[in-house]
Amino acid sequence: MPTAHAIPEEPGLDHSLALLQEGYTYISRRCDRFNSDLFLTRIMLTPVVCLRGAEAARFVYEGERFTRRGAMPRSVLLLLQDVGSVQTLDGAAHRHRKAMFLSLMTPDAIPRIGTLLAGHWRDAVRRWEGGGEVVLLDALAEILTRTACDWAGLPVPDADIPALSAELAAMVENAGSLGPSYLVALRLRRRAERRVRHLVERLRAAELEAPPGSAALTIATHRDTDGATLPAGIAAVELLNILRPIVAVGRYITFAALALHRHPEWRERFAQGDEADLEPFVQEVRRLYPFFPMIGGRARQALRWGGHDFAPGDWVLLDLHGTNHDPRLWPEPDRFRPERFRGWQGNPYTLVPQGAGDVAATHRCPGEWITIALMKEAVRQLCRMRYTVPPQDLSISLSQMPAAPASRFVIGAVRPN
Ligand code: HEM
Ligand code: MYR
Repeated sequence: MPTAHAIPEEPGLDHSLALLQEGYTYISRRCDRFNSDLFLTRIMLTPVVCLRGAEAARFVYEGERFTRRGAMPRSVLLLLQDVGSVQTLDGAAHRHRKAMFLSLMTPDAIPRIGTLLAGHWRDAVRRWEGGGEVVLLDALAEILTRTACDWAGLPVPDADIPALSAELAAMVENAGSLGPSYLVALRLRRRAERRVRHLVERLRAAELEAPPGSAALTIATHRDTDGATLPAGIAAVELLNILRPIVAVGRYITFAALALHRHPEWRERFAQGDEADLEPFVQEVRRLYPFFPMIGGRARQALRWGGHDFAPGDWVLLDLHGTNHDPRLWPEPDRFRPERFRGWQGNPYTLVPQGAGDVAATHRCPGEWITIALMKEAVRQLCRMRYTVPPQDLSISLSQMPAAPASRFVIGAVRPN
């Protein structure tokens, strides 16, 4: 084995502020400057190796080399995932819990979420007709909450939907925040956990019913590696791990609406029923627009990669956004070009907006199929309905995590078609 050489190192005591200010571009900017796919810096006063690119993604995801434990700021963990969830498990315990999530993603269930979205979308459009302007990103939270509860078979009383929708949206919106708005979101998360735990308890007591095969019933009756059902609080956390990210897909749908606005030739084609490039369009939205910036890991063993020696416990941050924008993988990475996905065979390490590698064996997101199904249906609905896009600030700041168009995409004069 060749001896390890020193990798580029950002001088200084701490760069947390730079990470917060530069957001999605923090890692790739430095990789470009150092001409290296990895460099050492200090975030939250802790040394961390930042990495980007397909080979780095392979290194971080293959072989169970890294744990997610202690790898993301605690604030992000508590708001998005919470203690005891699938994200915090490793090894056999993780694979068993992960299999539970993947068992929900059947060939029937994936398109069904699109059908459910279409129904709630049409109901919303009827309400919007003749009304004023609609802020799409915000309006999608309730549409997607209804879709999520139906798909999961979770019997949430209709009257509770607006509150649950606000709770789920706040978790995503504030995942990158600190300060008062974060604390408000954490309180909303606790309320959602109580709400869903109560439903789990009533399902288990047979006071409520959920359809066989549904996420609600699967999670409520799931047996862990020790043969016991999950504590009701953990079952609630795992149900929220399905509801919250379905609401998060509203951001991708908003970016898809922006892409249709900026590139109207695609709207024309989809509106005429030519869906040959619908999947490439949606993949390009997931690649281009900023969402989950980077993923953290802690080495579970001594490792060497890129000429660097990692000791057990060493912290890494893999740049997902930067890998999606790596010009070696994606020529003209900042251009919206769905054509690049025509005939794409898939590659687990180049398109990584929701993580990389093998979904069953790693922490890669199990929700990509339903994300894509939701986005395709949303694009269909957006191309079918009529609306105006009044003057507004559609710029996307890359220092805001998670990002969104500044105006959150306002539409007006909505008509069904
Ligand atoms: C994990 C992104 C939608 C459920 C993840 C990870 C990312 C991600 C980056 C972490 C990967 C890692 O730790 O290596 C997203 C984005 C979404 C989305 C950007 C689109 C809005 C969904 C959906 C579901 C879902 C619709 C519904 C089932 C999960 C779960 C995990 C996860 C349960 C944890 C997996 C594990 O630890 O093994 N997601 N996701 N996500 N996602 Fe998603
Ligand atoms: C989900 O709900 O699990 C899916 C999407 C959530 C994306 C939230 C983006 C988080 C931004 C902050 C991360 C900071 C990492 C150091």
